[in-house]
Amino acid sequence: MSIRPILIIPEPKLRAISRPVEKIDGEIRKLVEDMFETMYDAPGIGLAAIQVGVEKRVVTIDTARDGEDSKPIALINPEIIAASDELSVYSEGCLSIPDFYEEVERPARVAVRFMDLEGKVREVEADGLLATCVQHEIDHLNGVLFIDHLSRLKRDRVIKKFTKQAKREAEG
Ligand code: GNR
Ligand code: NI
Repeated sequence: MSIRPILIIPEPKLRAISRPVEKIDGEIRKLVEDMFETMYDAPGIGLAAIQVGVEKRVVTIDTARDGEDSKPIALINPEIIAASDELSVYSEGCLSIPDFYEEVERPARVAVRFMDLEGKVREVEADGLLATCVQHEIDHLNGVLFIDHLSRLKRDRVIKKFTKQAKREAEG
C-alpha cells in the first residue's frame, strides 16, 4: 500500500470527467487500497480517484467518527438514482482545497447504485453526513468541486488564493 499525493486546486485535472471502470482487476484493487491509505492519512472521510490523479469512477468513504469502528466503503461507478426534496446544510471541506470550509445545501437523502470490489451491483440509501459525502465524491467524478455550489464571489476568491499560492510555490 502507498500514500499517493493529493492534487490541490487550481490543478486542471480536478476538472476532468472520470471514466467508468470496465473491469475490476488488480490495478483497481491496488488503487482502492492506496486511496483508503491516503484518505485515512490525510485524514478525510472520502476520496475520489481523480484527487490522486486517476480519471476513474472510483470513490472511497469512511464516515466513522473518532472512537467509532471504521466502516470503509469502496464505490465503483456510483450513481445517484434518487434524491429527497428535503435539503440539508453541512459545512463541507475538501482535501483538494485545504483549510477552507463553507456551508453547502444538498438533498438530505440519496439512493446510490454502485459496484462493490467483487463486481456486485449494490444500492444504499444514505442520509446525514454519508449523504453529503457521497454527493461530494460523485461531484468530483464529474469535475465538480464543492466551491461550485457557492456564490461566484466566494468561489472566485478561493480559486484566486490557491492560484497565488501555487505561483509562489512554483517560483520558490
Ligand atoms: O474529508 C472530507 N470531509 C468532508 C466534510 C464535509 C463534506 C464533505 C467532505 S469530503 C472531504 C474529503 C474530500 O475532499 N473528498 O473528496
Ligand atoms: Ni473533495
